[in-house]
Amino acid sequence: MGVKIVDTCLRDGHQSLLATRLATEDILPVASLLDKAGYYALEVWGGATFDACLRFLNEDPWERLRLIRKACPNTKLQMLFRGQNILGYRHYSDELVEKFVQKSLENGINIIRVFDALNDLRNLKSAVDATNKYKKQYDGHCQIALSYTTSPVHTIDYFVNLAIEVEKMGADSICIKDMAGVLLPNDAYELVSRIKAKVKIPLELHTHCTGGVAEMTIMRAIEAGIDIVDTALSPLSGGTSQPCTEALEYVLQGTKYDPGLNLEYLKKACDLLTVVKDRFLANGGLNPKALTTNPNILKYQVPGGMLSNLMSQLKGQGAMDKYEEVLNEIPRVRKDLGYPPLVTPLSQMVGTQAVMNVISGERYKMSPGEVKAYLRGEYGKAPAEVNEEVRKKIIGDAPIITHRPADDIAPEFDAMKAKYGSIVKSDEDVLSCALFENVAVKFLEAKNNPKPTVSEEKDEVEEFEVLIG
Ligand SMILES: [Mn+2]
Repeated sequence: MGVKIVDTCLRDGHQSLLATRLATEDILPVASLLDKAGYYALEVWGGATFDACLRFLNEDPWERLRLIRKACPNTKLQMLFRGQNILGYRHYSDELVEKFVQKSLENGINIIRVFDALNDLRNLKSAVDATNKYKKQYDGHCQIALSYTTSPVHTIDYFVNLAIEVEKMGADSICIKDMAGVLLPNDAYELVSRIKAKVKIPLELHTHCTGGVAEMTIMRAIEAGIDIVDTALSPLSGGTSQPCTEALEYVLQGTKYDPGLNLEYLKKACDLLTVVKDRFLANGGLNPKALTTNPNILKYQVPGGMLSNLMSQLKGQGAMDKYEEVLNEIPRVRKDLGYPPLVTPLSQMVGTQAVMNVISGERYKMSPGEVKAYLRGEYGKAPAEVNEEVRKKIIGDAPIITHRPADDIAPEFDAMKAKYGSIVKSDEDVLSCALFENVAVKFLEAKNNPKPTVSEEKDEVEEFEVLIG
């Protein structure tokens, strides 16, 4: 049996290259061709797609999901799910997590890929339990992703042990999620071989081309026995996205690894998506820089999306001359904070803190509220010891919680339903409001009561627009 392929062009591909701006009308014709090409699954939802639908595209993300489901009767659909954060940036109640899982499955998702930025397994539990509770009813599958990074604590042993733990927790498969594209080929070989020797469930690899090594990494992972690989259809592959699907099919054809994809359907889908991509190139929606290989990320261990976010923050403050200094500050901040993997929302926190440390001229003189919350334990357990001097400087003697953060959150669904009253017409609407209150309320008001609205209100998470998943 060959290697199975998950195509990410309709989720991570456009999140990485087009700031998540593909519209449903661009997606559907491509999806219905990919549906016939023989993929194991298509990743189409989650990450920033939900937010971008409401915030920038004036689209209902649930409606998009239902339409993709209709266009893809033959292929499993996958979403990315940030554990207790769902698709948002704070922790939600267990009951809200369960409701979101159930509604995602009911509206068409099969594979829920759950991860936690800190690999704190307590933050995965309610999403995993909910998926397992409903998976029979909706043909669901619970995948747990390990947020890959390197640090003195993030060794191969660490990830092998984590894989053993998540199998015990009830995962149907495991993904090595290298959101920054820093996994090197020989490390991938060792990591995959050693995990495969210890766990029975299928293993998948997700990486990014940013640093120029992803194709080599994937090939070594295949040689080590990886079961599933994430790639993107050519128009949205490469650069900060995943390696190219068609190229991998050509490489593996005639070998025991042959994924068996139908290249004719891939070509047709590629032709359609190329027209869309060209439109984004012409209107500036695709910055050619995102397609450039950037081996610096291998040195700084920083995701590509975070680098571009950093550049725009510094440009905004007229401080581009500090770029190199900030890049050097990032690993120091990361160490002080106990080596969090640089994935949403930790990537934004570490990046913003590094910018503040450099611009203000004094380290930790200022800190974002999220970093304060992190240091109080509100995102879960840091992978390594936090620098206590730094913690003291930022939060003083504020109490630190060591229990699971969501234990403090009471059920909130019914209260939200009541709060939004007649604006919400379904449980899905309530969930949209729960996650992205300002943009969802605005969207639903306009949808259910069409009239021109003028609002300058800023959303509290606007600075988080560039997301790394
Ligand atoms: Mn990714």
